[in-house]
Amino acid sequence: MKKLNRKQFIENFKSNLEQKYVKSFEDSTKFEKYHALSETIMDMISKDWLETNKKNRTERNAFYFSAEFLIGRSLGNNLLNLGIIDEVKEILKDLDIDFDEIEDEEDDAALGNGGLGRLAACFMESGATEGLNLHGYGVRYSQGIFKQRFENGFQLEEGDSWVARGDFWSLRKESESQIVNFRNFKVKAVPYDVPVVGYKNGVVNTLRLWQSEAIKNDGFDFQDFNDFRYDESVSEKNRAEDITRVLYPNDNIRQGKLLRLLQQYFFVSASLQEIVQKYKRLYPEDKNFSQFHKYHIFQLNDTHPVIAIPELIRILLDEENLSWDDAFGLATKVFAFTNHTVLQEALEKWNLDLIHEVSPRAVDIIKEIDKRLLESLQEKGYSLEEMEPYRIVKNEMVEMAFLATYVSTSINGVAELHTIILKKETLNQWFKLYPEKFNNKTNGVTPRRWLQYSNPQLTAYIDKLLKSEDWKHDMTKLKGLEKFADDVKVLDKLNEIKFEKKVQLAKYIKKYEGIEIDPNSIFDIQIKRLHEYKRQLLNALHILHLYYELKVNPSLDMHPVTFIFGAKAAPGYFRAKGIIKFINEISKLINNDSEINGKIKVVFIQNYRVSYAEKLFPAADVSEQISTAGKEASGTGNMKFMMNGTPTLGTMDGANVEIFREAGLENNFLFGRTEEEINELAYTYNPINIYNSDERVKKVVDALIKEERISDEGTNHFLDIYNSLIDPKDGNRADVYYLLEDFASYVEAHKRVDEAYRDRRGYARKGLINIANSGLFSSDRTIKQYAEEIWKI
Ligand code: GP0
Repeated sequence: MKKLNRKQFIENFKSNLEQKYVKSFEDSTKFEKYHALSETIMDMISKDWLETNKKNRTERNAFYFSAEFLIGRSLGNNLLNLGIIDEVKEILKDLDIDFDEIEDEEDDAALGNGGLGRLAACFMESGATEGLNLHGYGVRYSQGIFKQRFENGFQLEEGDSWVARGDFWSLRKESESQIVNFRNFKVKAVPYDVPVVGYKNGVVNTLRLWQSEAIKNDGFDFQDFNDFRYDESVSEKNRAEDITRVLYPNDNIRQGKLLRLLQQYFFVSASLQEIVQKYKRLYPEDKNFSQFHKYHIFQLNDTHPVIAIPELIRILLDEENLSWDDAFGLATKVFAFTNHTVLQEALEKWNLDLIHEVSPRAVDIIKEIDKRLLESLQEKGYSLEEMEPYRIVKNEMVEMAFLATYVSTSINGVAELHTIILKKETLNQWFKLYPEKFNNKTNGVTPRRWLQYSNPQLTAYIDKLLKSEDWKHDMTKLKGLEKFADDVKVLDKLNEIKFEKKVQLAKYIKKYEGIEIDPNSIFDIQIKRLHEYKRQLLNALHILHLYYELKVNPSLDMHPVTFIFGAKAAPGYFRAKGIIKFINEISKLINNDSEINGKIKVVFIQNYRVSYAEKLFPAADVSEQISTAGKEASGTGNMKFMMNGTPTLGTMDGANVEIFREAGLENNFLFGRTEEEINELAYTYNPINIYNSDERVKKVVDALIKEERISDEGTNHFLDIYNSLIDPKDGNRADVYYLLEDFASYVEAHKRVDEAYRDRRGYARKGLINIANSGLFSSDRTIKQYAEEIWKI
């Protein structure tokens, strides 16, 4: 690692400032300083970036195709990975600049919804850190995930034009633009390259995000303009730019909208065209692409980019004149598929007519694939009935997961339990046909952003304890911390660090939410997208239960708790929005009730996002991971809490299973039914019985419609939630996520937390063991498994 030349750095920083804004250093604003600092770093990495690009060219490369990359901020993370963050902070201090304030000028690049998009960003960072030839390809949405605000407790959405003030972390590569042909119009795809800086290794990989634009004259019609037809004069421009205007704000739910499919086709078509062009330039003699598979492997991040399969075949058939067998044969060697969910409502199915609107050739090709699949099954002796569950096209709908599974060389789930469920249920028929294709890749998170950057205090202390920084290159070395498990000085120090992070968070919450919270209380945190299966409602019902207990007995013996929520609801998800309103009503009720002695407080922070998350994870005492067993594919927030020394209060679901195994059940708080138990229960489950037999349940469920101190302001949100739990309409089942079934067990688990927390050192010990065993959940481990077992790079 090169050492930072202080003098040079300050000079570059100041001259950037003067050149960009023609202002002296003294007169510049915080934002201008942030901009100049970013440019200075972009200059610093340009050489390494060029070198990495050159090296990649002639080797085998992996391409990560993803509709989402939830990057967050780049300034701090890039400084950290360059190994200069402490020095730069010092330099700025000498110049009388507060780094925290400069940092706060950067808008999050929020080009993703939640776990899936953030995972893609962690993978990119770990890929660079491990020195892998890994390239990200995605969409440069002009508007990221909406900004959330609460008004009277209701979620309001606003646009997120994150590039409005300038995006300093990408380079527009005009000359590498592509033309994307839709059925009845064409657009230009312009690549913006985002550098992905490896951790102190001189590697800079590339995340390439495509932006749609009009082809001719920027789509501006001078004639129309001259004739005062102003709207018409920019209509072509707008139509082209509409393609990448906005990210669909849906998590774990399919969106059967034409524009969404246009976006998917847009970015995979541009990517594949560019990659094929480069290949032809490098290997002009390989006319039939016989060696292409040796240099390329495409990882499909969920079904969103699966339209890449027919698109590659189209390019090979129609533009490169390959035979069907050669084109299809090639496709079966270069795609690998990751599934991220078993929720039926999230598995994408596209209508053939809609696909035809986007790319008529894709329809021909998909039908041909389906036909050949059936022929091959017939050859194997399958009857018509036996072939039915494999049909890629059924009732004019294309099952994208089936298309991906049939063609790909690898199909993986994202946690052990999830992969088991894929094999035995979701994709069981395919597992029977191709058992060798299925594998597990348990998710991970990058310890640079989620530990080193977010929690420098804990990081420094780990360095000190382990007397080495080796763990930063191999997180399994954290295991060495276990020997301090009974060292009271260490445990006290860990508590001290946790307290410092809680004080910092409390300040931040005071500033942005206007709510005072007590860092001496237990910080019990649930941060993730709002979804029924994630069961924020169960958390809320438990809080209400605690509140009622305190009303009966204000001197109830419990350690004060602050319950913190952060979650965005998809704008069209009525029930999720109702749950937000419900939690905000509970929050108002409880926080304003002086009778309960400040024993509980409830805060729903606004606009939960990556940069807020960085402040929340290190300050948590309890990690709420309470999804219905079998429903959460993996979870990744659970891993971020663990690395920061927070025990998990959770179900046997997703990667929780592996967290419990690694850190021990005795250091976490397990509750609730297992996936197997729920499967058995499914036939006979009736939540009414629980409602009638458990007074506590009845009381909090009834509160939805009877508690006079809370209100949904006549929107019927609370009645809808009430009905979903015990009185579903239209013959639907009640409580499909088993909240009432798990309620008692959840209450009891919270009591165990309360008990355990009073033993301050005992609780720190649990945290320590969690940190010591979090090595498995580094995305460095995950990405190396992809590289070795799937990509062979
Ligand atoms: C899964 F299907 N996930 C989807 C989706 O559309 N969006 C999304 O974020 C998530 C899973 O819910 C997960 O369990 C998983 O860990 C993540 O993908 C990455 O694999 C939430 O953390």
